[in-house]
Amino acid sequence: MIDLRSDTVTKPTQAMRDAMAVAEVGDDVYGEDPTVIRLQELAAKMLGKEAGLFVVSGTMGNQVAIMTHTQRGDELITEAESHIFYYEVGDIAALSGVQARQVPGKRGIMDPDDVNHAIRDSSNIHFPRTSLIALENTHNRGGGKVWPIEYVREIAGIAHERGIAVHMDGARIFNASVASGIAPDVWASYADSVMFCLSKGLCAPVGSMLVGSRDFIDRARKNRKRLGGGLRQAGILAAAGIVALETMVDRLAEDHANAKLLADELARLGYGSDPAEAETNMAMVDVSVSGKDALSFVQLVKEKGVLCNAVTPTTVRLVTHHDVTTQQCREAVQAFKSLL
Ligand code: TLP
Repeated sequence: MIDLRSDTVTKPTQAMRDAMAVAEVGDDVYGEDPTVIRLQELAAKMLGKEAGLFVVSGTMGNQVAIMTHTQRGDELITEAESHIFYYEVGDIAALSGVQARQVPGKRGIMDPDDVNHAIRDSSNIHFPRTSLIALENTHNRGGGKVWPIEYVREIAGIAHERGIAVHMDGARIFNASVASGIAPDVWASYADSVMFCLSKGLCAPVGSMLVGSRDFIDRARKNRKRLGGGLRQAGILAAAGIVALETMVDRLAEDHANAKLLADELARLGYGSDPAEAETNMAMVDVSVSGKDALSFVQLVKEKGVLCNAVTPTTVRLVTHHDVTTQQCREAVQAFKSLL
């Protein structure tokens, strides 16, 4: 099968398996796992922050960040189709007791003026306190869209002037960096905390990182424990994360080229796909031309050997990654062609 469902399906590389086998470990709840410590320091350094925290998933990283930045009854501003709102099982409300103020964006990008207008004046007795603004870079439901950095700068300026924190869901921050040429620490410099994933395009089997100031990470560590995320000999997992950060970032450009190829070829066939929008490792494809809705299309193309996900009634998402080759992308195009 050619698996284009997500970059989460990647398997750990041999170098990762080797590093995991010999990883030095200790009890990380006591802060004694040397490999976890090394990964956390590396992640913090690459993102230009004081400290880092290893968490089991992107969802846990985002939710620990939200719990750490907010108090119950607060309001969080987030884009209407953001992962933290759309795909995290209602955790903002369930775990932190915070409500989401959704600002509609264009492919996930919020207009700074809209964000500004959404901030509450908490001197009004009726209003909750806006304590956090979340940005997703790259934006998943936006088709891997990279934020315009000037928008990030502007929103961060507005937030910080009003004493509001900024969290970046940078699950795919390295895709944003490779596509834009803007270093991860520059993206991160506008945010108080950044979550990024080791287990997506970077191929580690498990894990994400949360980075921020020392004080923020100390408080986040306690919230991670509260959620049951205090791990013991996690160095086994962290070892793969170190290989991911040291060796798997630059190759993301190959995934981006493959996504562009898919978007290009499928547009040529008459599918609704814009190659200019395939900026990173995703292609969003409107399959209406096939006469099928997206869910039926996914079933039919599976019979042709291609896996992908329906993300709207008419659109499927194709995600490129380490474990699909350019040749396989060409084969996927042929499978799509056969369904016209
Ligand atoms: N995204 C997954 C699914 O949950 C939809 C995917 O296949 O793309 N932030 C962003 C922007 C994400 O795309 C994801 C995962 C997460 C957070 C959560 O990461 P995990 O799956 O590790 O909890």
